[in-house]
Amino acid sequence: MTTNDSARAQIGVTGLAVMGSNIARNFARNGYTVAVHNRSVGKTDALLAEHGGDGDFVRTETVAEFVAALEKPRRALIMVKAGDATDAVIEELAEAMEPGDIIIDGGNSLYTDTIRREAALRERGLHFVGTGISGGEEGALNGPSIMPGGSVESYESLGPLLESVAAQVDGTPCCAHIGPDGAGHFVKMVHNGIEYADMQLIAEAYNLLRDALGLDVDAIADVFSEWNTGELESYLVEITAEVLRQKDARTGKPLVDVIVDAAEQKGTGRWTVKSALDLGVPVTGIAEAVFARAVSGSRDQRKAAVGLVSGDLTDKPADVEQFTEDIRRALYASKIVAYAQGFDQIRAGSIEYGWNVQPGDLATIWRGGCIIRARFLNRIKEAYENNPESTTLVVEPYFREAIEAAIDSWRRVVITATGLGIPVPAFASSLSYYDGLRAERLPAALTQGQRDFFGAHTYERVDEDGKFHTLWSGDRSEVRA
Ligand code: NBP
Repeated sequence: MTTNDSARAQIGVTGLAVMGSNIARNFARNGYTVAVHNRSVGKTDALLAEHGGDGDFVRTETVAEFVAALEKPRRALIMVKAGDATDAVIEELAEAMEPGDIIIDGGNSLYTDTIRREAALRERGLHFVGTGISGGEEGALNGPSIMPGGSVESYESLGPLLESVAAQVDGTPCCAHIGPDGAGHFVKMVHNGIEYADMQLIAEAYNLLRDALGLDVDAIADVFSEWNTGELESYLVEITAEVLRQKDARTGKPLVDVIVDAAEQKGTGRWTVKSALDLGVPVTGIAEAVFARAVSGSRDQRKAAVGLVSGDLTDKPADVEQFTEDIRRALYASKIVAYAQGFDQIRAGSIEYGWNVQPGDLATIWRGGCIIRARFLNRIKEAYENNPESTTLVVEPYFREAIEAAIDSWRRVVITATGLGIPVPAFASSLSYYDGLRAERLPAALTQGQRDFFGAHTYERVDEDGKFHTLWSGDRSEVRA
């Protein structure tokens, strides 16, 4: 460990809370000299005291010292709280840096902030790289999935460093240049949205195993462990089994039974849904997941509604093994829908902002390091290799066949859950989305008729090009609009 020196650090990290410390250590362990800085110097000293032996660090106290410690072109990674704190740190760095230097924001920033910041710094001759980093604190230390935006030129300087600290799968780094300005933070946002959907689907499966089948928590943990050996193999399914196996030291009960059942959120799921609304992309799985957390957190309303009549239409499934398999298949099919929708949103965002994001690259870099890493992402990668212009993953051969294999189970699960009064918002809405997509005719024709009736909004005909309007308050003849 070195405490001060001339400009020799290949990378600097400012913001040394859990994520920043771990990524700084990851760089150091990979042989880079890392300048470290934090607003309050205590965190810098704590990092160096506990982990200084991980590699070559340069301790700095002020922003001026931090910038001076970096070799040119300077590369400074910001790992602070998203929002105003990030703007404040960017401004301090920008004032101390020179044209050609690179400021990297590795926090969970909103992509529209990244677009704004990139444009402003470009005016000043600086590169700004908004970078999604997924994998939580463990990923940051041992290899996250990294989604950098920004210019091609900045990636040429920065990419090799990021690729060497990223997770590696089959010798391929889980890091790729996503596209200009806000592209990296946009795909990280949608990644988090997909994570919400995946977690909600797993929660619904757990709830059904428990309430529809009456399995105890240990037995459910075993089911998830078993599922993790097959096509559902993923980090989230794996940790589900671990969380379910955990016992509360105080009461001896399963930990899950003493945790308050109100799910919190930091905002990236909500951002994903807001952006999807603006882009007109139906991400129903993600939206249901965000709203399900909101329902769980509506404590006063839940308290007022507990005990309301449920109706009683269905007996509990008699064949535990068969229904467990039904749930597994319903989970897989719903997961296909959630991921397909997330990739639709990325394509729509890429078109809207001119980013040219390659969806196959995303499937590749999400295979390791990140929270949604899963065997299943190999199938998405292959689907985009076979058809880079895919309009929706649900029609690609592997997924079409997987849904064909699951469809009866999927319907049985939704019917049974509904009959028993067990909430399955994400399972049910994913199935409805699928049915909507595959329908030859939708009731949207009626909606168009109503819109024309009350607002003269016009409609198209199935048999002739152009826009038409019916004179609803006149003689009800049709005119061309
Ligand atoms: P936090 O999000 O808790 O931020 C704490 C850091 O921000 C500290 O270093 C703090 O300095 C610094 N900071 C603040 Br707050 N206001 C500042 C200001 N005005 N000027 C300078 N520094 C300021 O840290 P984290 O959980 O390590 O996350 C870092 C980033 O990574 C966030 O954007 C987060 O969303 C993102 N992220 C987190 C995870 C995760 O699993 N936690 C995963 C992926 C991405 P101080 O020590 O002086 O108060």
